[in-house]
Amino acid sequence: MSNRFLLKGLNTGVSFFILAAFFVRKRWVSINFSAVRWVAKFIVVALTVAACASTQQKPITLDPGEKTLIMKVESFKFEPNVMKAYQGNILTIKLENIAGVEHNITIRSPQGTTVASMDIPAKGTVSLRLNLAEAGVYHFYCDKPLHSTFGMKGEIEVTSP
Ligand SMILES: [Cu+2]
Repeated sequence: MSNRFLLKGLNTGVSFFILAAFFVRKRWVSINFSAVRWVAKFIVVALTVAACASTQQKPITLDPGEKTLIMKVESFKFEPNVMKAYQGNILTIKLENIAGVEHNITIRSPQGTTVASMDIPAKGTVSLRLNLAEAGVYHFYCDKPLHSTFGMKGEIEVTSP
């Protein structure tokens, strides 16, 4: 995964940028504006590339009723990440984090209410129960910094049976 090297570099770049901004604010160093502009451009391009790299997977369709869904979690994606379900479905989602870092899943209802938010420890597995009471699109994502930008997000489209 050459993508990971890009992301590591990007993370370092962003950290460096924040640190540099802090120093400038404290007036410990003066700004070289062309360098700042160059770094900013690089970050924008890299983020765009990362965002475009996150691909929507083939949708999974769930039958009505109670279902157990196994979801693989890695840096930086959920699999599956596109699901179609019926209103009234009760899902037990088992999240298996195969990555060596902690991730998170936060789920928002079609109305925008947070219906679940849970950290998934490195190499750990957690379960959560989700009642799909509303029709519409439930969005889910990882709330760790920039992870959703890198592709850790997905959706469950809920229709009435
Ligand atoms: Cu994450």
